[in-house]
Amino acid sequence: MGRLFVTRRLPIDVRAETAPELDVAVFGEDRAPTRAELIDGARGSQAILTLVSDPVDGALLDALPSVRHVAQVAVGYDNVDVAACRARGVLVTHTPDVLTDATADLTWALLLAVARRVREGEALLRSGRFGGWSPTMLLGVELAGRTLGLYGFGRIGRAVARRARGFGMRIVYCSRSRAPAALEAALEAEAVSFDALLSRSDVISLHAPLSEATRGRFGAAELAAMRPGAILVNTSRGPLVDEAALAAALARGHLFGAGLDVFEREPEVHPALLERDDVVLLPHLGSATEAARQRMARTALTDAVRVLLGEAPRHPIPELS
Ligand code: 8YV
Repeated sequence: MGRLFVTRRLPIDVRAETAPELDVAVFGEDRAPTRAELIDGARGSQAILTLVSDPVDGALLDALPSVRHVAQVAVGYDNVDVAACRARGVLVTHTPDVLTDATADLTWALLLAVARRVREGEALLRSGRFGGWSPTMLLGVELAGRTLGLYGFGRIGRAVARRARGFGMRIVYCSRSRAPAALEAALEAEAVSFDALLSRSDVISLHAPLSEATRGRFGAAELAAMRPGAILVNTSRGPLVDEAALAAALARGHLFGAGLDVFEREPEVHPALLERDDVVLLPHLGSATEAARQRMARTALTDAVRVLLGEAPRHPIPELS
């Protein structure tokens, strides 16, 4: 039937979930394979199940001419050179939808943690320095009546907006394309320009893919144009934000705080951010629930098997569908 190479241990038993005729190989260590290890492991495979930590480019595909399908176990696929895949007739699929709620939940975990200084409160208590409650201790920001600005209004941005309604926030969004009027009305979400997003939002949350258009979109000038005392949350891709500029904006007291799940040079974090109490940092946990990660693995695996059987995949990336 064919051979499939999986670049990382996944939270499902890939071999048990596929037909015995399919030869499945899984990279044995719980870290990203090096390029040499990937080439070695995937040699002779028709499909590879990849993660965001696996760069897939023309050189890799040329070294693995048997590979006809890159099944990305993530919704984002900025690690994959789509043009190189297209040029070689290699199919790319991804795992949308199944992680939307998990990622939207984590966005809110970060937003609330920053707004209510959860990390600082926890650290104070654990340090043994908590001498008792005080009316002026660790005062945070109230969200009701404030404006949440969403940069990107796809599946995850919309799921974050749905939750925002429960918190009584006003919603504005800036996106490549306008959402259907019925959805805007249902969420009471207003489409605004990028400048208006910056100047009107009390919280800005990022939900756009990484592309040449979005890389560095939140640099020094854009951060300075945000409202004084605003909060920035990023659960999309790190390179959308200039971390040095963010640390500088926080240091001069322009922003209230930031919540980051993704980093410009992941897994590295800018040292100036690591030192700050007003920043909550998480190690790329957006989709990290057992159920979401299992669905992601199954979605990618199902498409890999379908393609090996000569069927159309269910989740080709938009550029190739
Ligand atoms: C993944 C993500 O957990 O789906 C994405 O784009 O960033 C996360 O959900 C991570 O990319 C692992 O591949």
